Amino acid sequence: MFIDRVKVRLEAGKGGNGVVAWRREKYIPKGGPCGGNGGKGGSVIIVADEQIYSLDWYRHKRVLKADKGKDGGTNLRQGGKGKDLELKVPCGTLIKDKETGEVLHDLTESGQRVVLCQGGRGGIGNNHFKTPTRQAPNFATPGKEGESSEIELELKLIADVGLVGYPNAGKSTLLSALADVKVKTGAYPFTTLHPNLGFIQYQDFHRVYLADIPGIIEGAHDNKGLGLEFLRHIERTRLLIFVLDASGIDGRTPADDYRVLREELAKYDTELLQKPYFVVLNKTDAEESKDHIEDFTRHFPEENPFQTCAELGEGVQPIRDQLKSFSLDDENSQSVVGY
Ligand SMILES: Nc1nc2c(ncn2[C@@H]2O[C@H](COP(=O)(O)OP(=O)(O)OP(=O)(O)O)[C@@H](O)[C@H]2O)c(=O)[nH]1
Ligand SMILES: [Mg+2]
Repeated sequence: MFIDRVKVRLEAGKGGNGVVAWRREKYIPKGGPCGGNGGKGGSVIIVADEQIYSLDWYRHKRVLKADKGKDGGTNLRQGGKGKDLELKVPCGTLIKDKETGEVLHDLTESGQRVVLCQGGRGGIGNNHFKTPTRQAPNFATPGKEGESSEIELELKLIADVGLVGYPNAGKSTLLSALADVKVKTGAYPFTTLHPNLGFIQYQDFHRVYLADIPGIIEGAHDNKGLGLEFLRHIERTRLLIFVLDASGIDGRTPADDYRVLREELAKYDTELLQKPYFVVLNKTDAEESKDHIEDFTRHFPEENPFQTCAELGEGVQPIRDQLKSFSLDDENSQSVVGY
């Protein structure tokens, strides 16, 4: 299961109550008030954590509560503070108002934290109300309620590069070949049902993150196949790679696929097509590929695509090199072209 959208109610802890108490000791008559203050309720804090990739933990969770503060004690004892509730979310999580959909926070960096609901203040014990003219206040105040909010968490993965293509084109195979990850691949459409994230680690420790998303087909904007919902995971990428099946094994041509993919992306958000991109023609080992590649070049002479056999890891090094120079040279990202 890969959950990337959840609705939850968050409740901070109520403050502990202040108490009414009297000092009672031998030989000290009328010892006076000694009721302590209540402790503050725990707050709800949301923290972005790079070790987490999805919102799965929140599945079936409706209400998440921080601890209450403890009541004050006798002899001026202050009640203990309620424990804060720290909720971890993946980097790239948007916190939205559940009703209006307004984005309240966008957690992009690991370690970034937001106190979403403040714990309630503790009540005041009767000792506090002692004055020269009121030496025996017999009242205290209750702890305040903690804040609460109804939110929606929505994950938009943070990656440098997004892989888009028809189902079965070899996106996941290419991700496995480029980055050091093992993701599920299969000789049937829609093997990938949720985004996969991987990174290329270069020798100088520089990293480029890639997101592989489920396949897109014609009519995806009308919810055909898995729809276009997953495109939000490439909204934040700086570059797109169109992965096209050059073998035509599913009875289509890469030129047609490319046209359809661009149309579908535009229907989701035209800004996606403003991103720098390049094209990869995959499955070059298949016999039919040669003709399809020629056909593609005739239709799109300006594209200059990479050619790979992702299955065997052939032709992937030039892509790695290109991605590195792209990410190091973000200023000139518009100039990225195929190999
Ligand atoms: N012949 C050949 N087959 C390949 C190549 N790359 C991938 N495949 C095969 O194509 C099939 C689909 O590969 P995937 O990587 O699962 O394709 P995908 O684009 O991720 O597909 P979805 O997850 O369904 O969208 C698998 O059976 C792969 O083994 C290649 O370069 N040559
Ligand atoms: Mg896949």
